[in-house]
Amino acid sequence: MSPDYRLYLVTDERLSDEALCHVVTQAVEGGVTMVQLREKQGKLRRFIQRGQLLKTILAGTEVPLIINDRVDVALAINADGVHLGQSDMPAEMARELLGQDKLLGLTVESMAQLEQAQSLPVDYLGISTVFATPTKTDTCFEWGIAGLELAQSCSRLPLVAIGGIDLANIEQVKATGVAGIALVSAICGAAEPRLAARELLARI
Ligand code: TZP
Ligand code: MG
Repeated sequence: MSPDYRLYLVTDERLSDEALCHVVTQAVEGGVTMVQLREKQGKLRRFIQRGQLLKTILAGTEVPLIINDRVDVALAINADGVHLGQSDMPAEMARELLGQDKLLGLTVESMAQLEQAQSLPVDYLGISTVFATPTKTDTCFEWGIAGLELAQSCSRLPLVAIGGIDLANIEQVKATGVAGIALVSAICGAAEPRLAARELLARI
């Protein structure tokens, strides 16, 4: 069965362990279909521990746990997949280590990268960044809605759009035909992540 990318929560590393668990529990209740644990600054040990916390929360749900950047962390905790950036392990190596059954995603930040990625052994592509966002400021390109439409028309792989997406623009993003929409602040920064996820899902 193909994975359900529709509402893809990417976690905010600034959340304490307690807040992380609270947000993910609520977001899953609200209907998120995928969860990515994103830890950029912290220690490896902490990444693994937070991964284990989320594994426990997601056990018994249909929601896959994806690990950002690190194949070793995903293997160590037997997560459901890995999301790679352009400067992480090459996709072919990651696939070799993970096997065919794990999900593998790759971020693309330009049309050239999108085209190169079509022949890679990945399951989906993250399209970054759709709109400028304070959550990630080292981005080099904004796809915008027209760029997303173009990407969608050129890709054999399912696309997951990320960056600056919220309740106000999610319908416009979904209308481009992308398989999924990934969000950090619209869910992690919400007073009630359950309600936020439910409202976002209702619009797509
Ligand atoms: N990659 C591209 S933009 C982004 C990531 C991880 C952050 C998206 O955060 P937000 O708060 O949904 O704009
Ligand atoms: Mg990355």
